[in-house]
Amino acid sequence: MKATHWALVAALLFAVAGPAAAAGWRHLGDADRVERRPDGVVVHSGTARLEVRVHAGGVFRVRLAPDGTFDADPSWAVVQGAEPVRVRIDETRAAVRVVGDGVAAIVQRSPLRVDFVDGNGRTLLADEASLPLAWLPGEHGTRVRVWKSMPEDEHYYGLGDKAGPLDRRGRAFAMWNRDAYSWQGHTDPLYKSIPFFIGLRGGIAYGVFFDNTHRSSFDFGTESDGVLSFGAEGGALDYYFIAGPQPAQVIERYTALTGRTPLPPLWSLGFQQSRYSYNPEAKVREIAKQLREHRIPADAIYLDIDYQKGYAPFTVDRAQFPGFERMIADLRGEGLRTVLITDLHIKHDPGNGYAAFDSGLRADAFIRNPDGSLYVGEVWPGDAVFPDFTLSRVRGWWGGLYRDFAAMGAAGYWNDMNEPAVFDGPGGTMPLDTPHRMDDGTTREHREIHNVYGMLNARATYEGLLELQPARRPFVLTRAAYAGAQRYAATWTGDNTASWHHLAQSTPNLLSLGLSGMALAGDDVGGFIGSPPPDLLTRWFQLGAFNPVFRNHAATDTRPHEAWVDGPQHEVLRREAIELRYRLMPYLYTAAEENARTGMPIMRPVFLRYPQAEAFYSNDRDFLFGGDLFVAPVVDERLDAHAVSLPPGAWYAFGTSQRFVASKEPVRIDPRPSRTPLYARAGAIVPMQALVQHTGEVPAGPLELQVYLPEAGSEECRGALYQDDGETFGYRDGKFLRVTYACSAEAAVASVSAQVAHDGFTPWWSATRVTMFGVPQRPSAVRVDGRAIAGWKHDASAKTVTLEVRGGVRDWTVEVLR
Ligand code: NBV
Repeated sequence: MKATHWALVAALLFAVAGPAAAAGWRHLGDADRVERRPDGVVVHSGTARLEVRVHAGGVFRVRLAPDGTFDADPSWAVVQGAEPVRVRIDETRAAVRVVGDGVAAIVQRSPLRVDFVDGNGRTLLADEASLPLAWLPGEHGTRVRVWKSMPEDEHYYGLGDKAGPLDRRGRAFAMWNRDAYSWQGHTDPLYKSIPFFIGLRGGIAYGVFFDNTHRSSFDFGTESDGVLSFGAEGGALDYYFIAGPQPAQVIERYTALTGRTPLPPLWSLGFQQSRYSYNPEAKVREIAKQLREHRIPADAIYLDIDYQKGYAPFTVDRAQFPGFERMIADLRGEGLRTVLITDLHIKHDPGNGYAAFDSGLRADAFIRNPDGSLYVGEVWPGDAVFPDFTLSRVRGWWGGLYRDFAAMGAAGYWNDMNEPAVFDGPGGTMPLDTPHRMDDGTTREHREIHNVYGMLNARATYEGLLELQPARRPFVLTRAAYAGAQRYAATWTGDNTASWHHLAQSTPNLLSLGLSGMALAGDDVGGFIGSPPPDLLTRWFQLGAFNPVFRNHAATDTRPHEAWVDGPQHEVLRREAIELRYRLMPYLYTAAEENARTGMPIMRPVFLRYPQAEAFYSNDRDFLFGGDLFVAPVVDERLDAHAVSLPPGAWYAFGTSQRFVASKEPVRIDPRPSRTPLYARAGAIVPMQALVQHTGEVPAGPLELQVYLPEAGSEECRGALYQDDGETFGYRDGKFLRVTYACSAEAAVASVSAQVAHDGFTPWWSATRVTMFGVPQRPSAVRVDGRAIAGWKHDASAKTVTLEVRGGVRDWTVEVLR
C-alpha cells in the first residue's frame, strides 16, 4: 500500500475505531497474486491470504488468513456443504470478478477488498475502500474485523433476540451469551449469539453470516457515519455473503446453510402453562384441573427447578412428588404433556449415589480446569460441574440421562441456564481459559466455546431424545443459542418483565429471532419478573396467541399469572384469545411445516412479504402471522384509538366481510381489550377447525375454510393445508397430507378449488365447510364440481356464503354464481 494510503487509513482508523484500533491493527494491502480455483479465488497479499469462494447458489464464503494458513476448523453452525455452482472468473488489471448464480464478488486489487454486485450491476455490499479487512494480534488470539460502506437508506435486521427496535441501524451489538436476568430495551448482549444480519434497501435484501463463536460485535454506524463493521476477539474472519434479492430468499439460503427447525410436535404449538414453580404434586394437579374446569385449552404444563431434589438435575423430589410417574400419566390423560426443566449444571455430589454425577464422573464427562482438576462452579444446586458438550461422547452420555424421564412419559425438556450461567464465575460464567476438549484430541478455551456451549447442550438433548425415542419428535426449549440452534430447539426470550414496555418489546424480539433462523420462539406471557396488572396480562395473552411458542410463565415471587386469576371478564378475553389459536391450528401447523421446509418464519415482519413496503421497515408493533394474517396488537395501556396501517393491498377484518384497502391514512379502531386487531389478506384461504381443549382431541365437524375473496381479477388467491400425525417422523416417509387451495372472483362467478398435492395421511375431517367472505348479494346458485347443490347459506348482513363440500381428501371446485 502506498504511504499516503496508510496515512489516510491511520487517520480514518482513529476516527472510526478510536486510538486502540489505530494502534496496531494491520490491514490488508494490495493483491500480489491471484490463484484461481474452480469455485473462486485465493488472493495473496504479503503473508496474508484472502479466499472468496462460491459456497452455494447466491452464497459466497469469504475467509482471511493473516498468516496465510486457513484454519481447518469445522463450523458448529454450517451444515450445508459447498455445492457445485457454475462459477465464472474474469480478471482485469483492477479487479477479479467471481460470478456465481448471477451474483458477482468483485475482488478489487488495491487495496484488496470485496464488493458484491447483483446481476443488474447494483452494489449490494462493499468493503469500505479506506478500511480494508484487518487483524490485531493480542494475548488471547488475533482480533479480526471488516468494515463495509453503509448506505444512508439501508436497514438492518436479525442478530437473534437483541432488544430495542427491530431495525438495527444506528446501534452496536455484542455477541456473548449472557444470563441477562431482568434485561431491558437497552440491554446487550442477551442470551443468544446469532451473528447473522439482513441488509434491506429499496426492497432488495442480502444477508451476512459471520461464523465466529468468539465474542464478536456488530456496529451499524455508531463508530462512524456511513460505515458498518463486524469482527471478533479471536478466531477466523470467516463470513458468508448471502444474496436475495427477496428477504425471504436470504432466509431460505441462510437456513439452508445453518439448518432448519425440524417439524415440531403438534402439541408444542398449543398453549403451554408454566410457572417457577408448580410444586408440590398437588399444585400441578390443581393447575391441570383448573385449566380444564375453566375450559382454557392447553397442551402442556412445565415443571421448573423445584420438582428436583436439592436442585440436582435429573432427580425428583419424592417428598413433594410422591406419585411423579402417575402424575405425568394422569396429566397426559387430560391431554396435558409434561415438560421438565433439566439444567446442565450437574450437582457436585460425590458419594451419594447421584447417578447423573457418578455416571458423568465415570465417563469423564465434566469440564476440567487447566490443571486437570474438576471445574466446579456455583449454580442452583450449589457446587456444580459442567458437561464438556464439545465432545460427541459426552453429548451421548448426556442424552442417556433422559432415559428415565422419557420412560416416565415426560414429553418435552427445558434447557435453561446454558449460556452457561455460573453464579460465582467471572462475568457470571466460567473462566475464559477453561479448556473444552474436542473430538480430535485438541482443546479450546472457553472464550471460543462459550457462545456455542448452550447450543451444544440443546443438541445433546435433542440427539439423545431421538436416540431414546426414535419415532417421536423431540421438543426441547433452550435459552442460549448460536447460529444453527434451530436444528435442535425452540427458544424463548428469557427473563422479561411484567411491563407494557416488555409487551411491546416481545414482537421485535420474536420477529428478529424468526429472521435469524429461530422461528419457534416465544416470550414469557405476562412477564417473568413482577406481577402484571389484569389488563396487561390480558393483552399479553392476546398477543401471545400469535407467537410461535405460546407459554405463560412467571417467577417465584409474583402473583399468579394463569388465565382465570382476574375474574370472569378477563378470563373470557384470555380464553377467546387461546381459543382462536386452537381454531387456527391447521393454519398454524401449515406455517410450521413451511418453516421446517423453507426456513420461512411463522411470525413475519411485513417487509418479508412486501419488501417494497418501506413504511413497514421500522414497524416494531405489527406483523404477519403465517403468510396471510396481519396482527396489529394493542401493546399500549392507553385507550386512545388504535391506529393501524395495513400492508399493501386489500384486507378484511378477520372473520368478517369488512374490507379495507391500504392507504396512507391508518384505520382507526376501537382499542378496547375485547378486540384483537386481526386482518386477513383479500385473497387468503385460511384453514381452521372446531375448538378443542388440546391438540390431541379430535375436532368435531368438518375442516373449515375461510375464503377472503379478492377484487375481481386482482390479488392472488391461495392457501394451503398440511397435516400429519403431529407426533412421529412418518411424514418423512410420505405420511402427510398437502392440499393447495386457490380462488378467483370474477364478476359472474366466485370459485374456490382444492387440489390434493400429496395424499399420504388420512385427516380427522370428512368434509370441508367453506365460508366465503365478501359476497353481498345472494348468489343465484352454488355448484360443487359443476353440479348445483342445496343447503348453502347466504347471510346478507355478514356478506358470506357458507356451504359444505362432502368427502375427505379429494380435489374439488366450488362455484358461486353471482
Ligand atoms: O429455573 C428458574 C428460572 C426459570 O423459571 C426462568 O424461565 C429462566 O429464565 N431460571 C431462569 C433461573 C432463575 C431465574 C431467577
